[in-house]
Amino acid sequence: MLGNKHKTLGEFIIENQSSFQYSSGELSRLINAIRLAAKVVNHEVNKAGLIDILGAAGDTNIQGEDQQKLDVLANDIFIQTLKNREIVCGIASEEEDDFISINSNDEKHQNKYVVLIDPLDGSSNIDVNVSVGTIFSIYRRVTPAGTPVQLEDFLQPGNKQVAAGYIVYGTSTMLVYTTGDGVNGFTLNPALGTFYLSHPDMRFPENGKIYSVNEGNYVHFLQGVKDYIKYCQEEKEDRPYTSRYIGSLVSDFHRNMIKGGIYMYPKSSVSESGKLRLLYECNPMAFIAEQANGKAIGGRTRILDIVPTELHQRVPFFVGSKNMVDKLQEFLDKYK
Ligand code: P6P
Repeated sequence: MLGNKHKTLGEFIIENQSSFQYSSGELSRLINAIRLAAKVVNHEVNKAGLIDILGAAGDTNIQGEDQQKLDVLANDIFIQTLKNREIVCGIASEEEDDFISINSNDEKHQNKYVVLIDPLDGSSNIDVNVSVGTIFSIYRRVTPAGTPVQLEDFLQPGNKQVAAGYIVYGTSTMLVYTTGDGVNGFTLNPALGTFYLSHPDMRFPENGKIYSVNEGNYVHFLQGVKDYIKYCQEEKEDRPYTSRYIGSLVSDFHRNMIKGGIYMYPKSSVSESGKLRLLYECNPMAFIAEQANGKAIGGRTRILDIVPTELHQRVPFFVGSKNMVDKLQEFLDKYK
């Protein structure tokens, strides 16, 4: 039972305030705002089955995907919470075609952070009661404070992130995040509405025996990826590995970080750049992975070194236990 013998997220933030580089408390307030939004979304996700909020909202987002009502609600909750706290100067979201500028024409608002979010990742799982998640990525703006944010504030490489994290709305609700000094996981005690430090210093095991990929796309994969999947399946040494694919990045990533494993969303002949978005899915998860002794590549490149060109650009994504990602890289390099 998570209760007063565990440290709360609020206490953790205060204790680690001094370790946030350049932070004057704004980053702490930003993490606190995300904590509040996470609790509100958690409440809505958990009751989704009870009220008429399931099913598509009738609109489609820039990805051309049916927007689930809960997607729209989660998006509104995070945007409103971040706006109300007057901490950020801009927000980009999977559910918004363009970025949102906040208080940027007001001299007194010298807010220095921009936030990029996937408010409800894995939303196609909502109607079948499978866990979903929120992913967030935080940067310092690069354009002058007090002026309207520009696209370049959002198109920063992942190695410039100051913080990143996810919320997984699963059998329990957890907030997992990093500010560049390791990864810590907090579990919500719904009775108290408080997040408690349940997983300090989370780290990917260097090796793992779980591979996560949608094998329904196998015929479309590059030969190097096909060869690696066959490597995972052959009866040799510590193999065959176990195949586990929930269809929700946050859940697959979270399980693999705890148990050891690799998640793959390769490009294919049907999705030339892969499916996952660089800015608000791959970059934050890659930052967390590297902070947890894991590795994240887009093929031949480190995810965090990719210089973005578009807000919603997609990249191939391979993330997880270091030695598993390195082995995959060997197979990919055979077909350079
Ligand atoms: P597929 C959910 O839509 C998502 O972005 C990730 O959370 C998940 O891993 C992936 O797409 C599932 O995609 O094509 O396998 O259904």
